[in-house]
Order: sequence, then structure tokens, then C-alpha cells
Amino acid sequence: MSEWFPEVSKIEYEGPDSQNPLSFKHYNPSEQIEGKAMRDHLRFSVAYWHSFRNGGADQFGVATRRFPWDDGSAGLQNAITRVRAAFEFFEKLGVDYYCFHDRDVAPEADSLTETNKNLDAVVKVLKEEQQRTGVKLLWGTACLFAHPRYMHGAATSCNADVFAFAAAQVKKAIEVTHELDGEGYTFWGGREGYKSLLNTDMRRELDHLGAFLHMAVDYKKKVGFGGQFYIEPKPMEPTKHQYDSDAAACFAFLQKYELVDHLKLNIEANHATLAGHTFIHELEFAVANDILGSVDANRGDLLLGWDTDQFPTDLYDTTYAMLSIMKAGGFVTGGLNFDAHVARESFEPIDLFHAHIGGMDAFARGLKIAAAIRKDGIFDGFLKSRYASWDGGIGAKIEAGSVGFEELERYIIGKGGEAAPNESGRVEMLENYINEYVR
Ligand code: XUL
Ligand code: CO
Repeated sequence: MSEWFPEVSKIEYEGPDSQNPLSFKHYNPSEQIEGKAMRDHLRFSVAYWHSFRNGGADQFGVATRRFPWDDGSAGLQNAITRVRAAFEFFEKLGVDYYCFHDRDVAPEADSLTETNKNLDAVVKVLKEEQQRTGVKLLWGTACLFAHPRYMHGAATSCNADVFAFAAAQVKKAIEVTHELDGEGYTFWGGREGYKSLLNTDMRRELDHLGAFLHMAVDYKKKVGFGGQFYIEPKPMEPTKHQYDSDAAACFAFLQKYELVDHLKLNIEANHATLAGHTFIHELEFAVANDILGSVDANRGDLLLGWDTDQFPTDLYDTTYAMLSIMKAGGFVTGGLNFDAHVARESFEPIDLFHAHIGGMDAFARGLKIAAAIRKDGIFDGFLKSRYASWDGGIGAKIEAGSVGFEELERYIIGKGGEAAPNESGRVEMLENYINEYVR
């Protein structure tokens, strides 16, 4: 069997003093943090589309990346060789999971039947490689945005035949995810939105999207797929406006269409910033509503208004993210999927290692810093005292729903007509505390 990354052996944990760029300085998979191994807190995943398909082309230039295993064809054998290269990479990196779109792994043919045959042939190899390496599928998904048939959307297309094709494609994608023991399945509404409202019946499109997801839920039950469904918010790109624009819009949609018991959110850092939020805002919103499922770990460039999908290296971001994730009790089926690609000028295969090692170490540090913050309890203590007026007296009565406007008016008048004085929010003091941990 060929080796596609001959210059790299298994990446090991060498500790913070190591000078070896091909080693982990912080990610030590078996190290226990709060009684759980780091690998089980972080559940790292490689995104097949960015690491093995995205050649780095942009609006101004062609692909630059070298994929020595790739013969440049859209043939089945090439797709299979690519799987072998990908699993060599996963194994050497020491990552436990990967994610893929159906069309990332197998070529689309002239008919759905032929395309599904291609997919079956590649899934056989994926299964073999999963068994050989122990690497698992975090989630599967279907590409409902690249083919020209999806120009008007998939579940929200004006063309009912396209809806039907998308349904058939997702049916198959759920089947193969199930076959590969995937722990989840993600719906990202690639073109579920609009370019112009002049040609869009928004009410109808939203109803169709709700119906589509219900069909998916029914089919999941029918085939006994026990994985978690996720919906991934993103405000724009490729359409001007996507219906699943942010965590709050997704939550409202899921509630309206009675899907909230069936889908959790897959929060992506760069999608949050595109929506005008921070990554942490989106995570906290999901945690506050018990719908955090998984994370697409990456980073945008705040000076650029698009989805740059860079690898995450910001320790504040990873710390805040791990605080939110740990507050929610940690991942169950989800994980940290690096939905990120190397820069166009980082074109050599070894750059894939540098990129992922950096992301994994950044999250390992975030995890350790978050655990230290949680252990000291300073922030929990501050929150507890900031909201203390709700733990007894009138606050407890309001929370219990035992008082209304009239009782509250009587209460304030009874206190001499004024509320108790406020206390400082101590924003700067808290920011200073954080800096004592992030270093
Ligand atoms: C696109 C994006 C997708 C989804 C899966 O911005 O994030 O790759 O994660 O379809
Ligand atoms: Co994503």
C-alpha cells in the first residue's frame, strides 16, 4: 500500500517545550481533564471537503494545492485512492472522527441510480478504512448546492422535481451515514434562501423546508438510524439570505415546524461572525435553549466579509467555546469538526498537518484554560451573586410565576416607591481575570 505522507510519522504529544512543529504541545489525548480524557472532551474531526477536495481555487485564480494521490480525474478509482490517502492522514494525525458530503467522496454520474452505485463502491472502502484505523464518522451530509439543478435551492426550490431529487439524495445520504455508523447527520441549507425577493414566495419555501425535514425525520426512524440530526446556521453565501441565518432563526424555525425534538444545532464559528455575532454568542444561545449539538471549528477574518474558513488559533475563542461546551455538559454525539482549509499559498500536503495540529492544540489549550477557570469558580461565584436577588424574596416569586403586575406594583410602593440600588457589572475586572488564565 502506498504511503502518501512519507515524510510524516504519527504525530505525538511532546509537551509545551518541544521545538518539533510536527508534534502536539498541548493536545495529549489520554490526559484527564475534569475526569474525562481530552480526546473525549474535544472529539476532533477532519472535514473531507476542505482537506481532500478543496484545491484552493478562488475568484481570481486556479487551484494550487498538491494532492499527490489525485490523478485529477472524476473517476471512481481516483475517489478510492483519495480515501486511502485521507485515512493515512487521519491516522497519522491521531484524530478520532471525520465528516463528509456524499459528493466529496464519490463522483456524481448521469443518473441518481449510477451516482448511488458510485457512492456504494466508495462507502465500502470508507467502511474498510474505518475498521482498519478505528477512525469514526462524526456526521454525514448531502451536497445540495454544487450541482446546477440546485440553482434555486433544494428543499426550497421553486421546482418541485428538484425538491424530489434532493429528497432522494438525502435518503441515500442518511442510509450511507447509517451504514458507516455515523454519530450524526447535518443539514446545512446550502442554497436554501434567496437572491431576490421579487421572484420568491417566502412562506411557501419555508413550509417546504419544514416538510422536507419532517420527511427526513420519518425516514431516519424508518431505517433505525440512531444518530443525531443537526441544522447548521449561516446567514448568507452562497445566497444573499439563507433561511437558517443564525442560531435564533433556526430555533424559531424548528419550533414553528415542531422539529425541535429532532434537530440540534451545528454551530460554525465563521458563520456566527458572518451573522454579526460572536462564535460564543451562538454557542451560548444554543446552550441556553438546550440545542447545542456539534461545532464546526474554524475562524473568519473580521476584516473580510466572507466565509474564509481559516483554522482556529485564537485562544480566547477556544477558551470561551470550551467554557460554553463544558457548561452544557460536553459533547454527546457532536464534536469539533475542522470545517477549515489551508491558505491558498500553503499548498503542500504537509501543510494539512500544520493546520490541524495548530487547531487541535488551540482547542486543547482552550480546554485546559476553561477547566482552570471552572475549578477556581470566580466567574460562577460572580454570576451567583449578580443574580442573587432572584434566589429569594420577590425575585423567587417572579420566577415561580406567583405574582403579576399588580403585586409587583404593590411591592415597589411598599418599599417606598423605588427599586433596590444596582451593583456594578465589573466588566473590566472580569476581563482582567480572563487575562490571568489565557496565557
Ligand atoms: C458551508 C459549510 C458546510 C457545512 C456542511 O459554509 O459550513 O461545509 O458544514 O455542508
Ligand atoms: Co460548516
